[in-house]
Amino acid sequence: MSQIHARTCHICEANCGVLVEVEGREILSIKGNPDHVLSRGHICPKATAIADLQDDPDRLHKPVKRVDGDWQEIGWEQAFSEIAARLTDIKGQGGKPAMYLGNPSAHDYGITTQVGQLRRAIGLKNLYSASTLDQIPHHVVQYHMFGHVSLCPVPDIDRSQYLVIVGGNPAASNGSIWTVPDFKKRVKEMQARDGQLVVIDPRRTETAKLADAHHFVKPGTDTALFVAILKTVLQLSPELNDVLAALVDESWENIRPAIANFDLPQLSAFCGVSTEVIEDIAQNLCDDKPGAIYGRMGVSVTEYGTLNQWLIQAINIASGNLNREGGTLVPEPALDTINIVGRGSVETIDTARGEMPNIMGELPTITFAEEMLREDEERIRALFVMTGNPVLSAPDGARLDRALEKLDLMVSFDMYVTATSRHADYILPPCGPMEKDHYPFFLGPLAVRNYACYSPAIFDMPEGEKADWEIVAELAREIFAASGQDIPNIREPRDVLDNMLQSSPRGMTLAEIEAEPNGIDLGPLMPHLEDRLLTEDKKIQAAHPDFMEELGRFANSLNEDQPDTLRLIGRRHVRQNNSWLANSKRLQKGPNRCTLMINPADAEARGLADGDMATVESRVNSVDIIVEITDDVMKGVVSIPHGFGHQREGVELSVARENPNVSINDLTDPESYDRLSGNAVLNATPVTVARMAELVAAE
Ligand SMILES: Nc1nc2c(c(=O)[nH]1)N[C@H]1C(S)=C(S)[C@@H](COP(=O)(O)OP(=O)(O)OC[C@H]3O[C@@H](n4cnc5c(=O)[nH]c(N)nc54)[C@H](O)[C@@H]3O)O[C@H]1N2
Ligand SMILES: Nc1nc2c(c(=O)[nH]1)N[C@H]1C(S)=C(S)[C@@H](COP(=O)(O)OP(=O)(O)OC[C@H]3O[C@@H](n4cnc5c(=O)[nH]c(N)nc54)[C@H](O)[C@@H]3O)O[C@H]1N2
Ligand code: SF4
Ligand SMILES: [Mo]
Repeated sequence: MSQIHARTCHICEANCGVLVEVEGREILSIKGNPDHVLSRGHICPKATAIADLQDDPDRLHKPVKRVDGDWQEIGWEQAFSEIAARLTDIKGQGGKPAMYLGNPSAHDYGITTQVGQLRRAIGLKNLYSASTLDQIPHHVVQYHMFGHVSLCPVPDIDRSQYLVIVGGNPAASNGSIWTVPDFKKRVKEMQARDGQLVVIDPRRTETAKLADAHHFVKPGTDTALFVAILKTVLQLSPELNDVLAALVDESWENIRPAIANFDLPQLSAFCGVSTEVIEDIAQNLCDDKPGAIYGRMGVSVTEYGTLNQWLIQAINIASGNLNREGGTLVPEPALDTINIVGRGSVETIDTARGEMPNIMGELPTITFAEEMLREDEERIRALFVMTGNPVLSAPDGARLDRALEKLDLMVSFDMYVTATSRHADYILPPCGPMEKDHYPFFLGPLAVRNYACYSPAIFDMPEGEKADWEIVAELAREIFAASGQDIPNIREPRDVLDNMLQSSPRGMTLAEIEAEPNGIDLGPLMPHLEDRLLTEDKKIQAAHPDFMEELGRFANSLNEDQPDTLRLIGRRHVRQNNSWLANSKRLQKGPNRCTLMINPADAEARGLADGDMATVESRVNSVDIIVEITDDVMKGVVSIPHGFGHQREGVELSVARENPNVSINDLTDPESYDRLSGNAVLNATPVTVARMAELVAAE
């Protein structure tokens, strides 16, 4: 007899409700749950890949140890005790440990509840993570402006009449720092009530194709666009509305003269967006109708990522759209971490590269390789990589490959032998996704409606397997013991969650949430920012001096010559998720997606035809890749998706290795970063493109 279980899809930030039909331990189907309070039946193809993850023959089920280049299965006890002993030994010699925390940990609340204990056991204040390849600029802005790194206003799309998306592709990504399942339908609903979507992107993306207008922008130049929009908005609506005037501190007045100095035609020429388009956007944002401007990866992972995110907030304030229904609003979910965890921190730290930003204890991942390669006593000698694949996700992956080989101890928490975990001494694999429970710990606070939803595990845990949280907790205890520290009791994730829910303003219990498998709708987002600000004077700190100084640096850069090279940008496809669904046979069906997109004019100038092999070269390295000619990318821009590069020696992902694929992060450059956050620059990389040398030689 088959059974149907309502569950949350844990793959991406959208957190859609799915219905999983199972018979015994067999997954018969995974469908959208029409009764789910947030996703209303929506799913994307990746949901079906959960079955591939669950049943993947390449997935590890037992810990493995690398002995003379071969993987040996070992027991948990042996793995934990050997790792603890080796770590204690390395630390005893004064050797430095480190940790890298990858993206899937943000989708597993169990890990979130235990990782602090492992950090304490290892003795780590700071860590590397995917966050400094991603959203750290948002946290810097939120910390300074709103007083908490996680106080994040999101576009209230369901009541908005005008939405500008810059450098985000939610039609493929399903939203980021914005949990917005069923994005396409929400856009269609907005358009049906005469609302408009405008997209600014160097590629005519899936989102651009839904939009009422799409405009190309030169990669890496959006700061000029934002300054231009802000300048125009400040001219059109010189006074703040009453709500915002009461919320914003007096530093707001410093913004006006600083922005007035910029020249609109110069800004427009710099970013390639016409003054008419800029004026039209500003006009629409200032109209009575509610609207918002939102920017994501394309404007976060650039040299001025933090400045860009600050300018976005400033535009939403100046146009009266922050803290407004249909504008941007801060969610109030059942689990409201704002009131439970500290405000976060914005500091600096000494690194191999000198002083660098240290945001919420996050070390800049761009400096990760050099901290392993340095020769002094500060060298990282022991590394724990949890749910991450930095060789493919961080800039200059080939250098990371070399750096990881120098470690005296490396432990990967992963279920595959990947480009990264192949370097490990031990791989500790978790159970399958159907054997874990789920709560949208980090994503509820970013969702377009206030809600709660808990999903229990569907399958029992097979004998001898463990969930990530257990692996983390048990290893932590073993390390505490080996190093002679007190051994703390394990607090199970469910208990921690229940406690946090009850301590949140809504005071709900896990039991009451669990009783509703389709989730509990807690209503639309509300304009309550005045009650939520955590700055000292409870006002929005409009113009932190760091942002003003950075604006000055940007102003000076406007007068520098822009190099006339091709610019490389990334892309995401709805059938992949970073590097970690590459082995799903359902998702990898169809044409090879790891291609170099190039505009017809740029291809012609280089004698490239569709399907040719091209060599793409950056300052750090070069790759050979299949050419896909398309006028969806603007002239002067080429695009390679990230999350590929599985053909490295020793990677045990049979499906992912079938098609030729390379890593864009063998081209991205760790020397470039956002000065205010330490975040990596992963777009607008200067590159040259030519027909592959072997092809030319054969002609
Ligand atoms: N050029 C370029 N680079 C990028 C980006 C880009 O846009 N362009 N995007 C960046 C962004 S936003 C991110 S978030 C990072 C992601 O970068 P990472 O987090 O470093 O890498 P992922 O590819 O997400 O790899 C996740 C790993 O975790 C494993 N895994 C998956 N689920 C689980 C689980 O439940 N338990 C355990 N133990 N392991 C699991 C997978 O097998 C995989 O090896 O990449 C960044 N890199
Ligand atoms: N299907 C799928 N969904 C995902 C993921 C995935 O890998 N696949 N990853 C998840 C993760 S970890 C994240 S962080 C989110 C990211 O979610 P998004 O940010 O929505 O996704 P991206 O595709 O990275 O969108 C970045 C866009 O910026 C554009 N861009 C590049 N450079 C520039 C520039 O200089 N200026 C401007 N204006 N635009 C630029 C790119 O063309 C691209 O369309 O997606 C999440 N969801
Ligand atoms: S959009 Fe994200 S959460 Fe929804 S089904 Fe797809 S992968 Fe899962
Ligand atoms: Mo991400």
